[in-house]
Amino acid sequence: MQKYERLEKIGEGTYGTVFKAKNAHTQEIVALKRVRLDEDDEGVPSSALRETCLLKELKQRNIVNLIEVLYSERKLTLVFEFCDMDLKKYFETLSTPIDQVTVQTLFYQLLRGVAFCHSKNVLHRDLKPQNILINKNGELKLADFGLARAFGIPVRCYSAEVVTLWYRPPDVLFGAKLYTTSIDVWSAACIFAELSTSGKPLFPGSDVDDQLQRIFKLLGTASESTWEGVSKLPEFKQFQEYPISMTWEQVVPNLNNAGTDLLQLMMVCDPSKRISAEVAYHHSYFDSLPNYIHLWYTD
Ligand code: Z3R
Repeated sequence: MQKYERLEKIGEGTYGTVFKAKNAHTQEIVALKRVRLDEDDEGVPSSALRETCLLKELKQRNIVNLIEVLYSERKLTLVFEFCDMDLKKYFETLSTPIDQVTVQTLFYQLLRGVAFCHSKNVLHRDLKPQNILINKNGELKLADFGLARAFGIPVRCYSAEVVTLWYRPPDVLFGAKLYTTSIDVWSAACIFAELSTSGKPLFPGSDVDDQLQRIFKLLGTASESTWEGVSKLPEFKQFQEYPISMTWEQVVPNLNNAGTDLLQLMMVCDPSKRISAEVAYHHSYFDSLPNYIHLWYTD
């Protein structure tokens, strides 16, 4: 008998379809992610198998638990704990704006999850609302941490959907190949802004040039004087100086001063000047966090 009974489809991820499923022995509800690798490759590369097995040890309350990795008929299935919905669907189903205490509690959990993975030297590299999951009780969990190293980030999803550029930092958009923890800090900052506006993406670029233009119109155009080494990046090109037409207060009107300050410390074009996720979750923006959240981290 099959160990998992497949129920409905719940998502189209970068690497394959995600299904809700039930463990036939324990009745436990899980999420199954069948990973599609290159069609012409002979089975699953051993490096991918090794990487995914390491991810089983990555346990923290803000990381979606990887229960087991199944490997059969040359295909890989990742079995995860089930969560009620992803942040993309949460934004789509909102009927009223998200209150700012919820923004604070969700973003705090996001930063705790990112900081934990970074402390274990695991990067995400593709953080976006679709791989941020939330439960009915307000818990947030990150999905797909470490999968980029295991499988790479394709240009298109297996379903031919284009991979979004909206959460990519300028260094990666200019072709930087050396990935560091700072990439996830930028993505987290974009998601912070989007949470504060109840789902209005901060930089919804249509291609690499448009993406960089949108960033530079808010932060100023990157140049050697503000970001040493930028001109040496593989796909660097000089963009014009755009007049700054929007203030932070106009971009994220619902964030208080501490929130706007935190956002600006994370959203810096030069990756070496971005604060870390660990420093970010200690920022004074979180001084007024509800007490029960702290209790989650006392073990
Ligand atoms: C692990 C990895 C990816 C996903 C998991 C668990 N759960 C997902 S995506 C999910 C998505 C929804 S509900 C659960 S949706 O209905 O909001 N798209």
